[in-house]
This record gives sequence, structure tokens and C-alpha cells, in this order.
Amino acid sequence: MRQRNTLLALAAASTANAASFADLCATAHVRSALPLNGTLLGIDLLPSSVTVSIYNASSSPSPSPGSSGGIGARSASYNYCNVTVAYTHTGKDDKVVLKYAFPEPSNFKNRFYVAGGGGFSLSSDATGGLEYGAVGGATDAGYDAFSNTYDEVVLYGNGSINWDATHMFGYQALGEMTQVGKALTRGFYGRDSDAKVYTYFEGCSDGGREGMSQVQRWGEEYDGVIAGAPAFRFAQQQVLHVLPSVAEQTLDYYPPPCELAKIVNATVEGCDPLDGRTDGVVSRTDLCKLNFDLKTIIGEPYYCAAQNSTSLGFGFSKRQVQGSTTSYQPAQNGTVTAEGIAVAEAIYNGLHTSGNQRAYLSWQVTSELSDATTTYNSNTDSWELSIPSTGGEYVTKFVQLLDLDNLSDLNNVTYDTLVEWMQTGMVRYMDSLQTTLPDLTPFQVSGGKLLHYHGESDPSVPAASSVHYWQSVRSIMYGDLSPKVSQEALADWYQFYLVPGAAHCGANSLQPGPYPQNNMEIMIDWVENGVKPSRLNATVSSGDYEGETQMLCQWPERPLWKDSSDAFECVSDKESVKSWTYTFPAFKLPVY
Ligand SMILES: *[C@@H]1O[C@H](CO)[C@@H](O)[C@H](O)[C@H]1NC(C)=O
Ligand SMILES: *[C@@H]1O[C@H](CO)[C@@H](O)[C@H](O)[C@H]1NC(C)=O
Ligand SMILES: *[C@@H]1O[C@H](CO)[C@@H](O)[C@H](O)[C@H]1NC(C)=O
Ligand SMILES: *[C@@H]1O[C@H](CO)[C@@H](O)[C@H](O)[C@H]1NC(C)=O
Ligand SMILES: *[C@@H]1O[C@H](CO)[C@@H](O)[C@H](O)[C@H]1NC(C)=O
Ligand SMILES: *[C@@H]1O[C@H](CO)[C@@H](O)[C@H](O)[C@H]1NC(C)=O
Ligand SMILES: *[C@@H]1O[C@H](CO)[C@@H](O)[C@H](O)[C@H]1NC(C)=O
Ligand SMILES: *[C@@H]1O[C@H](CO)[C@@H](O)[C@H](O)[C@H]1NC(C)=O
Ligand SMILES: *[C@@H]1O[C@H](CO)[C@@H](O)[C@H](O)[C@H]1NC(C)=O
Ligand SMILES: CC(=O)N[C@H]1CO[C@H](CO)[C@@H](O)[C@@H]1O
Repeated sequence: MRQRNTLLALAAASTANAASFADLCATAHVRSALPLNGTLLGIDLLPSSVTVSIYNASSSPSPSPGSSGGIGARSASYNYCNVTVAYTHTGKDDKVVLKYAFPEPSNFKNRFYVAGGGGFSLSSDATGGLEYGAVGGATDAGYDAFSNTYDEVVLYGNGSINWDATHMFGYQALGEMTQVGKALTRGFYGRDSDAKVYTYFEGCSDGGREGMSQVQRWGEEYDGVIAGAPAFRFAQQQVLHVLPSVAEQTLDYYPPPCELAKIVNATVEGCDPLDGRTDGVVSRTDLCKLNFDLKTIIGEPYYCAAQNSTSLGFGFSKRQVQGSTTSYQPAQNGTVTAEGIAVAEAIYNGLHTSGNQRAYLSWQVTSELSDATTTYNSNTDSWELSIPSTGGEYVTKFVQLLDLDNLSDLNNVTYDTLVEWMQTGMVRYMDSLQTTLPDLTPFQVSGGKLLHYHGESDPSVPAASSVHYWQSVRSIMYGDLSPKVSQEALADWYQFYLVPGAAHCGANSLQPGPYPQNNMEIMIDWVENGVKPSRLNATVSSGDYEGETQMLCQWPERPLWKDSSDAFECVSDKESVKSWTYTFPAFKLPVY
């Protein structure tokens, strides 16, 4: 009898759910669920702007294969209520458009999910959380970010910075979208105004920086943040993209791309065994840095066939061809030169002033030297400077304040000039783009969990950049505790993992290593069930060890195979940690 009642109740509930999705996904209901003016300080919602529609997965065509990001593709399998609503900042008369995807009530699991973007874009997709039973949201940040990238609007004109857009892109837009979204989520599903809505962020590259911006500025709003390869310490990070070109100019040697590729390949080959297993992956770039002499590569032959190459670059301005440029490369047949090695060493060694003070860290040895790629001039049959637009555009727009998409040349540009550009960018955008505040107390105190990871052979954002931030947080928050005690305290809520061999936010075609696949499951378990990870689950996706699970070591421990037929051990290695540790005396301000 009791069982039958339960079944009836369940049936009634599911009918109510089925009937109610259309009721919930209705303009009047959404308007009534909006937070009232005055509840979220400084945010006035505009009820008249609300639009709603039910997205029916079954009746909608699936997104085209290869459509960007992959996250959007998930929406094809879920029905959701598509809501847009705008707000204005009190007294400001601006307009920010938000969009949200609400799962059907039967799928809703009390969660809110924010996805990070990349390059100069915030995510414009609100559907990434549907597979986790989460409401998701996206914001146009007040500068129509659904169609514009931030670098297109950062200048009103030469010399005139759009600070509203800068702060919105920097951290504010996502924080406000999340605040409104959580309140709206409670109202939409009829929960109490103080009901818990587990709130997650997941992103990589600029998305990782965005995640860190939320941890730093809106810590109380988030329960779990997953930040990959964050493009933070923005000034140093963007100017770093120009370092390889300046090294080539300074050393007056413009290596053929094939020579650089050979240097990287030979380094990977030479350092592969140092971690105890020869598997094509340098799981210990620190041992490579400490024990491998690049000069031993001099004289090794290289050959690359002629090609019309599409160079990846990390160009992320919309006015430039997104992510790729095509150029002709003749056959390259030669041997690695001392000059080529000197360029590689200058790049891996990182930026120093003319007085030999360190200004910044660099990519780990074994990372591809993508930003050093030269272009072929068929008139002179020689290789010439090619300034990566990532760094070039940052210098023209953000430092020089000129509405130009790239530096046209490096005349009179020295290592000292790069340091000056970093200094200008750091000070000017200290409270907007820099994104390295190391005191995360509000996030920690409210119970937030941070999972931070970085591909060890990342050729765009150096892995050491993440290590440096972890060290900054540890010393600022636990400076009075011993290393061991502070590491344990930190690991209760902030864990950092290097991903051996991995490139920028993904696997590396040159090193068939592991990559984490189920970070959100791990994070949900940590936040909602209290299951604290101690290693990070990752899977090898190609090569001889395809399918192997590697439980990655939590920083500062490092992997080491004692016997290549077993799993690696996680070891402490002081020399190794030292090789990842930097100070930046070129700057008088602390660089967190
Ligand atoms: C909130 O304030 C805005 C103007 O700042 C106004 O347009 C809007 O109608 C107000 N919302 C409500 C629910 O009163
Ligand atoms: C989805 O289905 C609902 C209910 O059948 C219908 O009212 C709505 O128009 C559909 N929406 C779309 C976008 O097809
Ligand atoms: C969601 O609604 C907005 C505003 O009406 C519309 O522009 C957008 O195409 C809708 N998205 C989907 C997936 O239906
Ligand atoms: C470097 O190694 C990759 C594969 O690992 C190969 O495709 C490429 O041709 C190599 N390049 C050179 C210059 O040896
Ligand atoms: C590169 O492209 C040019 C012009 O399209 C063509 O003539 C040439 O054969 C191509 N070379 C290679 C190596 O593909
Ligand atoms: C590259 O140059 C060497 C020495 O000049 C020559 O022996 C070799 O055949 C060349 N390789 C190719 C593929 O052309
Ligand atoms: C500017 O950036 C583009 C890539 O978008 C690159 O091809 C070009 O060589 C750069 N300009 C200079 C002067 O290096
Ligand atoms: C901005 O400055 C650049 C570089 O000096 C110049 O080429 C461009 O014409 C200027 N734009 C405007 C609108 O004045
Ligand atoms: C590791 O991730 C893989 C791929 O997502 C998954 O199949 C496996 O269950 C995970 N293992 C653990 C221990 O989490
Ligand atoms: C100040 C300075 O060094 N100026 C030099 C900049 O570069 C040009 C040539 O590109 C020289 O002529 C200038 O003397």
C-alpha cells in the first residue's frame, strides 16, 4: 500500500514536471523570478527585456561536426528553456544582455555552471552545464560580446581606453551573470531564496584566467572552479609572445622553422628517459632543464619537405584570420646550428634586462617554439621575422594605445623594451586584466574548491606561470607555516596539477601523454560529497600507451618511474621544485 502511494506520488510529480516546463519557461514566470531591484547592489534588471523559448533537442538539427569548442554540441541532446534578459548598472543607463539555459525540472540537480571562453572572448554558450543538470549562463558584458571580441572594443580610438569593457571582460561581467543567474535559478524552480545552488566554473587559457578572476573577486559565489592553463599575469603573458622575435633580432639569426622543430624533437627524445620510462613523453621537464644540454643537438641533421603550411599561431583577434595563417615553406635540409641553439636557449631561459635581472619565466624546455616561427621570403630566399599577433596586438593596443592589430616591426626593440612594456601593462591593468591577486580568503572561507592544471609543455602559456601563482597564494595565505604544513592546508581547497607532455589546453601531437577527461565529475564529488582528490585522473589518448590511466601527481610532487612496467611514483624533489621557482627583480613591485 505504502509502495503504491509512493508510485502514485512519483507519477503525479513527473506529470507535474512534464506539464510545468512550459509553465516555467514563460515570460511571466521568468519576470516574476527575477531578483528585484535593490537585492543585487548596483544591478537593475529590465523585466521588459525577457525573452523565453523552449529548445527541443529532438526537433533541432544537431550542430555541424567540428563546431567550435565542443561544448555547444552538448545542447543537441537536452531540452532546455532558453532565456535572455538584460540589466543596467544603477544610474548608468548601460545595457548588459544575459542568456541562460534552464534544464527541464526533472533534470535539474541544484547546480549552476559557467564556462570560460578563450583568447579575447568570453564564452557565448550557456548550455555547457546541461549534462550536469546545471543551469548555465553567458553574458554579452555590455559590449555585445556575443559578436565582438574584447580586443575589438578595448580602444574607443587611439589613446582612449574603454574601461567599462576592460573591467567587464576582466572579471565583473561573469561575476554579475553568476549572481543574477543563481537568484533566477532559485526563482525559476521555486526554491527558497537562500537555497543552495552548487556553482561551478570550468575553463582553460583565457577561460582559466576568467576562472581565477572569479576565485579572486567573487569567491563567495562559487563552490568549485576548474582553471586550466590560465592566461593570467596578463601583461607579462602577452608581452612574452614577442620574446622569441626579439631574441632572433638580438642574436641576428632567423632559424628556419624546421631547425626549431628539430631542436624540440631532439630535446624530447633526449629527455624522455629521464623520468624513468621511455614513452615519447617528457614527464619531468625539470630533469630535462637540469640535466640536458641543448648544445649536444648542434650538428644534427633536419629535413622538412616543401609545404604550404598552416601555422597555428595563437592569434586570437577576430580581424586576423582566426588561429591560422597559410604560408609557403620551401624544403628545408640542413643541420642544427650553434646560432639556432642560442636562439632556443635565449627563449627557454626567459626575459632578462640588459643588466641581467630576471623579468619573467618562460616555456619549459621541450615546449614547441611556436612564437619563434619565421616566415619565408621567396624574393630573398631567406627566413625573416614574423611577430606573433598575440603579443604584437597586445603591445600596439594595450601598451601603445594605438588601434593597430600587430606591431609592424621591432626597430629599436630590445629585451629592456619588453620589460618596459610589461611594466606599463602590469601597472595600467593591475586591477582589471592582471588577475593574480594571491589572497583567496573569501573563496576559501566560504568553502570553495579550486582545481588548477597546466600542460607541462604548453607553448603558449608557460607551465611555470601557474606554479608561480600557486607559490604566491601559498606564501601570501600561509607564509608563517612550514612548507609541508602549508601545502597540506592549501591542498584542502586548492590543488594544482602539471599534466606531463601536454600542450596548451590539450594533448600534444609531439608527446603522446595523458590528459584529464573528467574534471567536472571529480569537482562535483569534491564539492557535493566531500571526496577530496589527492591525484588527478588522466588518460593517454594516443601512442603505445593509448588508454592508460595515469593518476597525475599533485604539485609539488613529481612523477618518477622506478620500474617502467609499473605506474610512476609521486616523489618530492627539492632541486626540481627549485628549478620551477622564480623571482623577478626587474620589477620593483611584487609580481604574484
Ligand atoms: C529596475 O530598474 C530599472 C531601471 O534602473 C527599471 O527599468 C526596471 O523596471 C526596474 N525593475 C523593476 C522590477 O522594477
Ligand atoms: C518546443 O516544444 C514546445 C512544446 O511542444 C513548443 O511549444 C515549442 O514551440 C517548441 N520550441 C521550438 C523551438 O521548437
Ligand atoms: C535563445 O533566445 C535568443 C533570443 O531570442 C535567440 O537569439 C537565440 O537564438 C535562442 N537560442 C536558441 C538555441 O534557441
Ligand atoms: C618532429 O617530430 C614529429 C612527430 O613527433 C614529426 O612529425 C616531425 O616531422 C618532426 N620534425 C622534425 C624537423 O624532425
Ligand atoms: C603551394 O601552393 C602553390 C599555389 O597554390 C602551388 O603552386 C604549390 O604547388 C604548392 N606547394 C606545395 C608544396 O604544396
Ligand atoms: C639533404 O642534404 C644532404 C647533404 O647535402 C643530402 O645528402 C640529402 O640527400 C638531402 N636530403 C634530401 C631529402 O634532399
Ligand atoms: C602580424 O601578425 C600576423 C599574424 O596574424 C603575421 O603573419 C605577421 O607576420 C605579423 N606582422 C609582422 C610585421 O610580423
Ligand atoms: C591611430 O594611430 C595609428 C598609428 O599612428 C594610425 O595609423 C591611425 O591612423 C590612427 N587612427 C586614427 C583614427 O587616428
Ligand atoms: C578516469 O577518467 C576516465 C575517462 O573519463 C573514466 O572512464 C574513469 O572512470 C576515471 N577513473 C577514475 C578513477 O576517476
Ligand atoms: C634611439 C635609437 O636607437 N634609434 C635608432 C632606431 O633604429 C633606427 C634604424 O632602424 C636608427 O637609425 C636609430 O638610430
